[in-house]
Amino acid sequence: MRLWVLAGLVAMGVTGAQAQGTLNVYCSVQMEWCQGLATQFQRDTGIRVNMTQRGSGETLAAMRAESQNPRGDVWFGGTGDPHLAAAEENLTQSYESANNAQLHPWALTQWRQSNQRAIGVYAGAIGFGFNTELLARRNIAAPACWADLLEPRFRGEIQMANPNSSGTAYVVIATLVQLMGEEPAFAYLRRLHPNVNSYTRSGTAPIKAVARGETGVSISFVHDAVTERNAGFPAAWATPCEGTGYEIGSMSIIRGARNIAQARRFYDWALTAPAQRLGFEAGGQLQQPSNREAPLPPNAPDLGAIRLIEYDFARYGRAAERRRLIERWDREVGALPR
Ligand code: S7P
Repeated sequence: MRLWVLAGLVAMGVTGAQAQGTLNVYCSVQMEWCQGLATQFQRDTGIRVNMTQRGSGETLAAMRAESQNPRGDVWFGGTGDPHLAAAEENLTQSYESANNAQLHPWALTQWRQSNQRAIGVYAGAIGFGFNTELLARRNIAAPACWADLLEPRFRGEIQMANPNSSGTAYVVIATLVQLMGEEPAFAYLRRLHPNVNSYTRSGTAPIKAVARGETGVSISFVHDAVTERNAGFPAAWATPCEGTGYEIGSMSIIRGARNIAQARRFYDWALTAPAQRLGFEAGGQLQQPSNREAPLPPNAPDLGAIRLIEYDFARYGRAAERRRLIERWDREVGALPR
């Protein structure tokens, strides 16, 4: 009898879990965080999660390719501009969570600007990552300003990502355009080119290369430099003296999601303070969470102390503007000889 009850309970449990269904998440934060989200959500709800991790630009490209037959249900994380482009291109759908009331105003600005299709889940600033040991060995002073990166001491010493695949790189370009004006920004990027040894596919690859001593300097989100430092690497960070841009890392429900009830449940859950703490607890990530009750992780860059520009998300998140700037970068910078 006991055995039967146990077997019966196990069977009920399995059936119960199966009845909760499945969710397909496209995830654009670091793998450890994506995995932490999947494990905890599955534990909390019984919903099985299939997770696909890709950068922001790559996820947007995949969603465009799949628009007639969407395979994903929710897109979690990644820079905010491609989420806005996805909203404008009708690749995502509107949703209002009861948990919106728990969020910082900047997270809701993203939601309103996207016609309720993308919501802020975290924020982070662009800056410089550098390897303190490597720079000291080569007797190179760390960069403090955008202007410093053009100096001969950084020849072949800098990495940044390629904006075709990386949302991070697009934020860098849009930041420079807003800081300097478009013509001077592209002149700057052309002058920066000889100092760049590689334009990587992923936005986080340059800071990982810095941490491992493969390059001296990266243009990265500064929270990613702290992650590397916490992992024991000689990485440090600075934000540019002229000012810098930032991301509103976002979340969207994909239009045509086959598992819409599960997608909404994940969305509501991901906005709660315990779920937002997973970025640090499961993934060692140090962005500013959008839930007001989720604490800023220890040693995380304090956005209030950084000279941030008034990033124009409405303009630079527009699909046509994004495409135009990336194509211009391809023609005028990416195509330059080495
Ligand atoms: O998770 C760290 C982080 O820097 O990576 C995200 C970004 O999407 C990286 O992807 P890309 O390859 O598209 O640049 C950021 O949103 C996030 O803060």
